[in-house]
Amino acid sequence: MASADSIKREQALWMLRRMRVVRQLSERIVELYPTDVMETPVHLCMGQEAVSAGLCCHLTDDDVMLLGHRTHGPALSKGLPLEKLVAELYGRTTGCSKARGGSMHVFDMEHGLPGSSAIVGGSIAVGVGAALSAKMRDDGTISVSYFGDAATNAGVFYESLNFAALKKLPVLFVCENNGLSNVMPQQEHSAYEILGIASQFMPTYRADGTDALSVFSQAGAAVSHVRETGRPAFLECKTKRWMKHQGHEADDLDINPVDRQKDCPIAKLEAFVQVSGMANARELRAIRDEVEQEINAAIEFAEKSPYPQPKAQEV
Ligand SMILES: Cc1ncc(C[n+]2csc(CCOP(=O)(O)OP(=O)(O)O)c2C)c(N)n1
Ligand SMILES: [Mg+2]
Repeated sequence: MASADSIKREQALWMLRRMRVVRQLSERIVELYPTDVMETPVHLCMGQEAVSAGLCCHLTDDDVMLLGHRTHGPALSKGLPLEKLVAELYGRTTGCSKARGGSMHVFDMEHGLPGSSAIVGGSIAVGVGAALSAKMRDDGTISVSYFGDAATNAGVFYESLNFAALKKLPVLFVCENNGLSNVMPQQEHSAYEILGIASQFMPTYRADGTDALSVFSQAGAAVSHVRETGRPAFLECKTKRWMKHQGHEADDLDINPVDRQKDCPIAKLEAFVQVSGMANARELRAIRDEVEQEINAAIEFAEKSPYPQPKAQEV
């Protein structure tokens, strides 16, 4: 079972609620996606929820986070309102990108989400640019470039680490490493250890990405380093993808066997909060039920929202 030295009750329950939102929304997408109500590809985060929840516990709305294509978990953990994401999945004008983006292109400046990219590795350098801007403003905010293991194959990854280290920029690189690039295992797409590369440029941190408390602790140290020194750091979180790369079906790859009990980040955190006396079974059921109501409300909001008109010019 997970353990953590210094986590407070409200932080543990905050992470649990964020993970439940991501999980329960994913479960609803699994049910609804085959009915074609959603106007977008989806890359689900089931099994990977702990990474963004443990990280975002240490970020403020003013810190920015740049995402790749697997956006639901990190965007919701960073604060994107649920109904704005669901409306975007439904292709409605009330969506976070006004129906122009779909699930791979989410924006919400109020919560520090200036953009995401469907091009693998495409937003890593943008996060570095945001850090340069934070340094010039000197306002104490930091930037996070959030990407998968395969994004480290891109040339821009190395340029970004080099530039961030050379110019001493307040950026945290976070690799959500599920060990897969679509159906290709990491050892077939990379001839290196990711932290072996990163450690040549900056301090590195490693967390168990199936354990919110491990991420909480390592992300806390990494974020403090970036905030206090104004210099970059790198966090790798090894995790497990439960679903196929894209779409609503469960993964069936021999190279990615998943034990949904043992590898479940929500079950691990729920066990911890109960054993440590932070919450009892009734309170955990209440969180699950409240999240279910929020998802129902978000779906209703999306269903009632208008589709964009072909001639609309407003951006
Ligand atoms: C430059 C580029 N090459 C290939 C693709 C096709 N593609 C989309 S997602 C993906 C795998 C990405 O794996 P990773 O970065 O580890 O993220 P994960 O899907 O595992 O979260 C690939 C190869 C792409 N979108 N962009
Ligand atoms: Mg991957």
